[in-house]
Amino acid sequence: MSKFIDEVKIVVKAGHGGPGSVSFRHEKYAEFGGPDGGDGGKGGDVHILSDGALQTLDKYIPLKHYKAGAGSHGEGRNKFGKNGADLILKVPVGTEIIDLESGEMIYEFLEEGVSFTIARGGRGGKGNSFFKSSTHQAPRFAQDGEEGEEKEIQLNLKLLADLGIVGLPNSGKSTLLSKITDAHPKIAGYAFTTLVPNLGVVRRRNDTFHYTIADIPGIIEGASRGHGLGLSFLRHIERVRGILYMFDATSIDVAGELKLLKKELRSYNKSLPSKKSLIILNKMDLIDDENYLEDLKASIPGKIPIVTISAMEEKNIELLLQKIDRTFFKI
Ligand SMILES: Nc1nc2c(ncn2[C@@H]2O[C@H](COP(=O)(O)OP(=O)(O)OP(=O)(O)O)[C@@H](O)[C@H]2O)c(=O)[nH]1
Ligand SMILES: [Mg+2]
Repeated sequence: MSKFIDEVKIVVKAGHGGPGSVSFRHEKYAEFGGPDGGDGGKGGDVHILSDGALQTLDKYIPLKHYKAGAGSHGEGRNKFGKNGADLILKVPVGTEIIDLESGEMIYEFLEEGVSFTIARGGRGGKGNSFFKSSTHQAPRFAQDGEEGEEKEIQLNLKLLADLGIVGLPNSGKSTLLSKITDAHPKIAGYAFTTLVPNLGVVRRRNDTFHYTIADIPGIIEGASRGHGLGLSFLRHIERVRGILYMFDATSIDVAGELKLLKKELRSYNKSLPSKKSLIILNKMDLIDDENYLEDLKASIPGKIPIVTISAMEEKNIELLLQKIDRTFFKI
């Protein structure tokens, strides 16, 4: 299986312009005709193109230089050099480009089939025929081509999911994803089973309507400062329309865990915790206290809807999906 890479630094270099030519017409009766050196070709540009068929950035090699072609030399008889070949780098939708010199995001691909020119090729140098003037009939020089632009960039991939499942490790996020989508994430009884985000598609009503859900690695206290695996993956839920907070119902302090998750989300991006959300209490098959839910509801502030399920035993799953339809998609 290919490794999931969701950020990579690379160098892009547009092509050097071709040098202009120094040449003189050869005519039968004159040893030297006028200057006829053509211009050099333009260096190739580097474009970045969003491709709907790509899911990862794993074909990019960190720190590699990706170069467009150089322009060719100009030639005699005023022939222009050939332009250098453009280089097209394909990336998945959801990729953003950061300029590492300024640290700024310079582009973000939200749709497929969009091309962005990241580095422009250098102009070709002028040939000597360009420099001919009344006072300078036979210039013996030509211009060099210009350098192509070079940029150090970072490509970041944010999954474009409609909903994100956020929870502590081991709460059953991946189990739920495996039950409601066609994704097959790894599931195991230890923390940090999920090391990379998984994306699945939920198909509803005979496939007349579908949405995507991202299952991100478990979040622990300090995730936004780099603890656990949470930080680098929080970016994947920046653009979701809603968050499913998932808890292991056997936990003794669900309210405290919710607070912790929201705190980590907030320190990553202030607006994240105010997104529309739903609380999922999982592993209800392990709970037999009838008052459990009432007590818990009382302990959770605000009006976030709560759904109790057993992902493993597939209990209340349809109910959960209906609740999701209503809460996030108004249907
Ligand atoms: N009893 C019970 N166990 C469950 C249920 N759902 C998941 N589990 C178990 O809980 C453990 C963790 O499940 P995962 O789906 O890997 O949990 P996760 O939240 O994705 O964990 P991380 O990827 O580590 O963050 C596994 O052993 C599952 O079999 C449930 O409804 N009931
Ligand atoms: Mg998991």
